[in-house]
Amino acid sequence: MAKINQSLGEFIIENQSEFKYSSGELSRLINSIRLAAKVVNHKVNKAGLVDILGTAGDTNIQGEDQQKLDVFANEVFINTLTNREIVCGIASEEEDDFITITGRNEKNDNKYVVLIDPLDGSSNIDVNVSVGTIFSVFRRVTPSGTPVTIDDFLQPGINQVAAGYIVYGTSTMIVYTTGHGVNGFTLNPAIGTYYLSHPNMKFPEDGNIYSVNEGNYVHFPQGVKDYIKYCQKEEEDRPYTSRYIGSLVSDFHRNMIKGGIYIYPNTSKDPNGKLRLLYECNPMAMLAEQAGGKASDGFNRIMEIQPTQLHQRVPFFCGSINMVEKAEEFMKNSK
Ligand code: AHM
Ligand code: MG
Repeated sequence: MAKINQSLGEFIIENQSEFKYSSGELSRLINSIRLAAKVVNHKVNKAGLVDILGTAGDTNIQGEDQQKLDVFANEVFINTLTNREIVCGIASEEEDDFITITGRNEKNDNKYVVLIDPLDGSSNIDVNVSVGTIFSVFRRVTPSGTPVTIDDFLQPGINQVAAGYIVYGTSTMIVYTTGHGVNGFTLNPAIGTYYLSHPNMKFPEDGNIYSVNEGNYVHFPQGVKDYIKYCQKEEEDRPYTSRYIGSLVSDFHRNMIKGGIYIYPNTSKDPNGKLRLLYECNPMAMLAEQAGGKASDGFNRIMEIQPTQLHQRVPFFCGSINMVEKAEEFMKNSK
């Protein structure tokens, strides 16, 4: 039972028995993500102060190599999960291929693989706008004790056992689900503890926010153009407003609280859209559904798509259920 003022650590322990396979491994995994998120948060918060901005490969005034924050975040999450021997494999948006973790005993007896976008929306960092981390957790499908294979990662989203994000915003939050609703925890930076601040988060069934990069309008499929025009129709006094941060985690987070739809469709330039199925869309889809919302590629449920590639892209329509269904209606009718 969610209690306000409960710390994330207490919450994880108290809810461990809810997990289907409650050996404590998944709890330790969430705990590691919590820890890594604190380290990344510390660095992200200092981004304007220290000489860290810039491109990987540049040298700062002290002559040290500059490290881009997304490269830093990637290392922190991978090192934290690897050193604690909690998972048997990791796939990251920042890595070409998946990483096999054998552990000190050279065995692979951990059950979970993690797929992660360590710092999504990182082009926003240089302008002090919120960014996020997105993660997705699956049980491996290959036998325990053997090295992971691509099959452990190419699972449809419905197999996810946990998913979540961290938003490094005006405050830092972890929002996650293990299939029993969505809970949000806010970091108290003074003492380094996350507290349950948003228990049992729910997408309003309807909303008035649409989030889409309208700069790409001319390249959008007709269905998306029609949906946007529907939202903008003056004579019918539609209540819609447009909000687009360009940082998926932040746009999703706002829409979940206020009610809205996020769309990154296929375009004539990018026929599969821009967002990645495994690190971005699947985890957000699980969160959306657990919060009573919906996620599709315009026609099909995101979580039922069988992935064929690690870095696969997919069109993404996600948010309040009635808004996503309306957008799908326009997609269907324009076919
Ligand atoms: P990234 O993984 O390179 O950061 O790209 C993902 C981001 C999302 O956070 C955001 O919603 C989208 O790209 C914005 O794209 P665009 O600038 O094309 O609107
Ligand atoms: Mg990304």
